[in-house]
Amino acid sequence: MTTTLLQTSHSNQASLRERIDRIYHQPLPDLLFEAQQIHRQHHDPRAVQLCTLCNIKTGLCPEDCGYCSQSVHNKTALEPQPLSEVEAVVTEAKAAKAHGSTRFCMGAAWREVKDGAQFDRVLEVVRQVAALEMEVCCTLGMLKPHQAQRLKEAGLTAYNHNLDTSPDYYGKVITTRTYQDRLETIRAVSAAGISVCCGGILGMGESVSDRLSLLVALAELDPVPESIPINCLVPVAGTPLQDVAPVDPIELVRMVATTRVLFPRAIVRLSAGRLHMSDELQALCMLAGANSIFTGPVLLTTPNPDTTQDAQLLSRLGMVPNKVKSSV
Ligand code: SAM
Ligand code: DTB
Ligand code: SF4
Repeated sequence: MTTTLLQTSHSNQASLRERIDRIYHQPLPDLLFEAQQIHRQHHDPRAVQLCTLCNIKTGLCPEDCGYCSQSVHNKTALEPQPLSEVEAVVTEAKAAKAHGSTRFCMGAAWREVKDGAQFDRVLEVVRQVAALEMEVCCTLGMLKPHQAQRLKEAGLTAYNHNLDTSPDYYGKVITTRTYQDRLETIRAVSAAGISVCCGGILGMGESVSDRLSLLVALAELDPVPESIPINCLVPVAGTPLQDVAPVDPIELVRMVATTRVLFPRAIVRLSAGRLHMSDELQALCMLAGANSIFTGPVLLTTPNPDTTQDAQLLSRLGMVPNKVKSSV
């Protein structure tokens, strides 16, 4: 019985992977047409959700993520900062709302959440941001089921926890935690009834095949993520990945379009790396199905296009910030 189940699961995985390969590698006009058709069935093709990031605890993270400015293992120029005060974060959330953001996402450079005064402070921030009627998202590292439950009770909409890359390539980028650790946190988030925001990073030296394996892993989550950030590596001086070659722009467009086809209802977020993308590339990504961006001059620690530049781009494209809360 066990063998049969295992065989079935392997053959399902093979056919899913074959399907993803077929979608990704078809001629670009066909891929874009397929992605557009699906996008238009489920989303307003002119609407883009604006989100704002806020780093609530900066640096000194014990994890060794090869891309990250905030790891203690990387000799970067970052100035560490302790956990922000509630009022300061809520003030930023109000400003973000005033600038048209409908989602506020707080990041902490923690390996995992620990119960205690600091987590209580985060819960209080979540309560107050949720009361602003914004979607509220956190990314705080690993979570246990009871912590996910407490975040849910405080009003958290979504939790961001990326799988980043394929299971095979993961160990080349991070050694202090496993893919399985990530999956367990994602399971705890879903079990608490919180929407899962889970995606990856392109441009860490991985192959196209690794990227498609990431899509397999995302498609195997149950439920599948409602929000999928696609980051392009922002190379940070002092990290092991500082000199990796940038992503081929057409490969990025293919990846966005394939994600849209596989996850028709998800919000696909064109996340880190936009500063180095041309307006034309960003436009192509939106045609391929990306329907959210992070706005404001910094992401968590790295620069991002400024708000005026983004507003001008959307206006030139005849696109509009999404004022309506997404269905999460
Ligand atoms: N510590 C938490 C964690 O790792 O889950 C949350 C913060 S972490 C900065 C959130 C995500 O940002 C990472 O999972 C990664 O995908 C992305 N990220 C971090 N540094 C990046 C970089 N230099 N370029 C692109 N994406 C990056
Ligand atoms: C995600 O996937 N991208 C955002 C959000 N989730 C938290 C973070 C991007 C961080 C880029 C590097 C930095 O600014 O430190
Ligand atoms: Fe820490 Fe998150 Fe950066 Fe990894 S990505 S070093 S876990 S802050």
